[in-house]
Amino acid sequence: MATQRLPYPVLRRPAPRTEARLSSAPSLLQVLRPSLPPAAELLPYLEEIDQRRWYSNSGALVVRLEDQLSRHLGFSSHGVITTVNATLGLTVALMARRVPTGSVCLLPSWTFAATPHAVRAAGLIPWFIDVDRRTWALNPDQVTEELKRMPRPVSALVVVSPFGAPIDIKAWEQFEDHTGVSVFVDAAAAFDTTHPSRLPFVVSLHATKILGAGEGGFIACTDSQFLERVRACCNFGFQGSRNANLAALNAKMSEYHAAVALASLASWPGTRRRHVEIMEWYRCGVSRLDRVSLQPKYGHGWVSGTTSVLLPPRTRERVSQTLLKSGIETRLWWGTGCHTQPAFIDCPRCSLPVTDELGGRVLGLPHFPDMRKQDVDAVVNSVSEALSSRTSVRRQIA
Ligand code: T4K
Repeated sequence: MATQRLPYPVLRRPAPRTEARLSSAPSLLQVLRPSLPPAAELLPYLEEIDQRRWYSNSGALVVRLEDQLSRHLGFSSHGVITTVNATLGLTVALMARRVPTGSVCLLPSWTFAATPHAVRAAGLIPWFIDVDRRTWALNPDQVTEELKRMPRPVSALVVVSPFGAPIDIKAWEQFEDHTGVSVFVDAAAAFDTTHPSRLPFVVSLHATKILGAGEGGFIACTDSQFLERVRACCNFGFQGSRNANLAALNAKMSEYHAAVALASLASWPGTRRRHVEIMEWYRCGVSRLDRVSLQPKYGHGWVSGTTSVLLPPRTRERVSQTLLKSGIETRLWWGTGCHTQPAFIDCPRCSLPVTDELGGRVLGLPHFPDMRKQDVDAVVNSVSEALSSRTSVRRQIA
């Protein structure tokens, strides 16, 4: 994202207190250590809430947040509705676009459990299809081919941005035009790559995400009529009266969560710079490793709040155990694919060879805003040692 004048005040955060973390903290290098705005930055917003005594139901801070997010993302008019989290945001988006209940919704199995849970909660049948190994995301041409072989009609499709990577919006808009299948974007981790589109983008503001509110999310879309229905679907189906006109939920964001999100947004330029730096360190470090690669197009003009690597086959357990012995936590952010999880074992699916491969080889490495270069070096060295089967690896704490 190019440097631009921001339509909201930018707060300066104190330098990260890494020394405090290292002295008081556990020797474990956490896989993620969220850093949300400190109390002092929240106070002005909390005082506003106290004064107004307005705590939820489209309060002033929620309205301000939606306005600032719309402008930040480049919408020419109002383009954002906040939600209680991204999981319910996705369910609400499916409901508001009137995808017929009981119909099939295609989605990748290579995603977090939230995606199929949200699809089911909207009354649809989640049907897993495979991702493209070149992007770790669905590919519109491959899905078009898959559609020809589907035994049942498909009414919707959820494209998932893998760990914040950009997806090809134009190609998906064309896919929607050609197939009549309604396309939704699970952009939970993709705050940095969300752009105005008539396809609904659903972004998470969970504490572990790159822009955090504790819990929260938003739906971004250029279709104002759809957004009106989203607003109603987040609020019991009410449209100007207390009559429930639409199938709906309560998925509204509270003023308190909007306060945290506003403070986070004000600090976004600094947060983004930190992630650019961390991703550059990882890029340099991982490029020195044999047979290990970062996720496709990692950090090419975008930032993520997580770092995942593709390891050589059958080495992941050894690598994660070696890192753990060195005091470095890792995580399988998306497990071995949703189709292997008990809650989704009965979901219909196409063949999923790429998902099975990624599910067996991808490992999430530590990544958080106050990470230092020596932390990244320690992680990379540990991976290197694990792969060269050396023992007695100790993390260097400078
Ligand atoms: N779609 C996709 C593709 C998603 O990845 C997600 C969420 C969603 C939809 C749904 O978005 P939301 O409905 O959540 O808005 C985490 C997050 O809870 C989840 O938001 C995220 N994806 C998923 C990939 O990961 P856990 O269960 O792995 O998080 P947890 O609690 O183990 O924390 C991870 C690390 O962070 C640990 O080292 C502990 C540390 N941590 C965590 C929290 C919450 C802290 O130090 N402080 C904290 O406050 O799910």
